[in-house]
Amino acid sequence: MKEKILSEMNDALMKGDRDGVVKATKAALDAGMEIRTILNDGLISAMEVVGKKFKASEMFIPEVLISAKAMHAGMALLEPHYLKSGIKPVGKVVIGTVKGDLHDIGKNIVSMMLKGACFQIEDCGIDVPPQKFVDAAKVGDVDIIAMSSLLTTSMNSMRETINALEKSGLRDKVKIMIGGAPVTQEFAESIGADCYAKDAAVAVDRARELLKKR
Ligand code: B1M
Repeated sequence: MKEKILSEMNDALMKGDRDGVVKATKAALDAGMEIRTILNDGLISAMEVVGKKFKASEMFIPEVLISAKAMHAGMALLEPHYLKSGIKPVGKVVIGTVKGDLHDIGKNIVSMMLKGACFQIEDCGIDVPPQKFVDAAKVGDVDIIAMSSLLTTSMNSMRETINALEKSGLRDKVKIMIGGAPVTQEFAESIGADCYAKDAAVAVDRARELLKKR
């Protein structure tokens, strides 16, 4: 039964069938499946296949975009299950996908899981220029600047953002976490970020560790 629901969710996401993804996600929730299982085995795994087909030119941008929209619809149903209301935030995170980059699914998952771990999130969205991160870092007690990049061509925007934070005198007041498919620990070290997280679950662990270092 659970396998069937996940397989229907996979098929619907790969076809870009938004209604099918919504229906299967609701069915998975009704069946009492763990949110993490629905996210990992229902949505993310199917998006990985989309990525492989895109790379092999078996799928093209419009189809990938439709699958991404279907993924967002499924994630919107999962998000309320991550949120814990009435709990004092443990820290504040400013998050965004860096300049030149429009990919937001991974960033949104990181954001959702951080919210679930009681972090207050200021989401700057996609294609975020360095100055926008700097401006956001000035508002309230920001603990962490979290940057996502999915393109090798946008990774350098992370370095530029760190440079801009340094120039504005804010670098020592915040911790910096970076992630996204092409990003590595070595890259994080080379640009002076405080940490790299390979996925959303690790991002939550790293964010907690960064708070302890403040
Ligand atoms: Co794009 N795209 N795309 N795309 N796309 C990739 C990234 C690509 C790898 C596909 C490929 O060739 N195989 C390739 C990049 C190659 C490279 O640079 N190395 C690529 C390309 C080339 C492009 C365009 C340039 C295509 C074109 O126009 N010719 C273009 C660029 C547009 C732009 O950004 N300026 C483009 C456009 C698009 C769409 C708009 C169609 C769509 C995005 C829709 C959207 O996001 N709203 C899209 C998609 C969907 C993809 C793939 C298929 C899927 C990405 C995704 O959402 N994965 C992707 C192929 C792939 O990744 N295999 C691809 C699922 C998501 C859950 O994973 O984002 O990796 P991910 O997030 C993970 C971790 O990385 C990590 O945690 C997340 C969850 O565990 N993580 C963090 C992410 N951010 C983090 C931040 C953290 C910590 C962890 O701390 C702050």
